[in-house]
Amino acid sequence: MKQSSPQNVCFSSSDRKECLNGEIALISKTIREKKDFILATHIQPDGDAIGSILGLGLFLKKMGKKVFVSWGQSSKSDEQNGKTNLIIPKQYSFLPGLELLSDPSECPKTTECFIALDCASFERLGNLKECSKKATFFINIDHHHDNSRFAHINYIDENSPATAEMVYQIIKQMEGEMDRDIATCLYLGLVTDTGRFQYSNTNKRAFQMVLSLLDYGVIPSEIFHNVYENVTSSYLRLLGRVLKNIKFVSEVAYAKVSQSDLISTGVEIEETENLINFLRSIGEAKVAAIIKETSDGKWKVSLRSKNKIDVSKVAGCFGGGGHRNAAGYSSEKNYGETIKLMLEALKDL
Ligand SMILES: [Mn+2]
Repeated sequence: MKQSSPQNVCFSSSDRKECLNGEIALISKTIREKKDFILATHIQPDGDAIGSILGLGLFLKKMGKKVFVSWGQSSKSDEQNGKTNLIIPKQYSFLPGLELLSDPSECPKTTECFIALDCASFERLGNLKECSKKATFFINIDHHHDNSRFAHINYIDENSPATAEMVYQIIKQMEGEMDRDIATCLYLGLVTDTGRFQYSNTNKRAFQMVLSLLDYGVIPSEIFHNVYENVTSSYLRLLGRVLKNIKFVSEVAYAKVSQSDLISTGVEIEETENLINFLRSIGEAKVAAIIKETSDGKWKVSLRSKNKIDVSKVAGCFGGGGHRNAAGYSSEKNYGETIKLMLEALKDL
């Protein structure tokens, strides 16, 4: 599926910037010319993933385009009509543009242009993989340094703080019409991926974008409230349970979230995205890890690190990926074995 064309392969860092401008121009041209689009992000989407697809989705809609927006994983099935639905993490359910989202099973058979956003590998498109192959144009917009460049046009910028910022660059280059709804989605992507402007990917570009989004009426305190001050008492009970059992081994703080923890507290796994930050906040911890049991009995390992420690290398060893300071993978081994292998791999960093 790797189909890089020579025009978007950059060999040296000196021509990198020019090359990226070329990619933005190519994407802008495609957006102007094509009429129907499929926008997709990675399975188990985070704030940047959802903010990016909705931000670009709303922008395309405003230009009068036909858009189908989704990610390759439906998990809620409606008993009455047998239909499946996407699960939208509760903390993002305030976002404008949610009406654009459809279940991946309804994906159109053909499209002029398929755009993957914030998706580091073809695999992460989940059950939208087949659908992407039928597109005449396949675009990949992402800031993960390990992106496998699986599309026809690959706009990959690892210096970008969030994929939402790359969407912002495209709209800016197109001199497109931004509005408060689009700006809110893009701000959400930026604020969540930079850890509220605290992680090492927080750079000048992040603040330049914020400055511009504020002009379109984005209200940071409102978004903060919706995303970070909107937990349920059940979530706090789960948090208590998890924190009570933190383990700390050679500068790695880790904790388990089992299916029985989730079931007995009544918390959905999608609500637990921020849990890991409590472990990360331990002064002596260089790496924080949360190991979550999914409903199919696998273990989802999330890793966070500080400074120069690159946890994406460890995630990569186990078939996952991510960024230097935030990465993850999935393990089919039992819990004990998963921990043993994880700690061994982290030792080598
Ligand atoms: Mn991202």
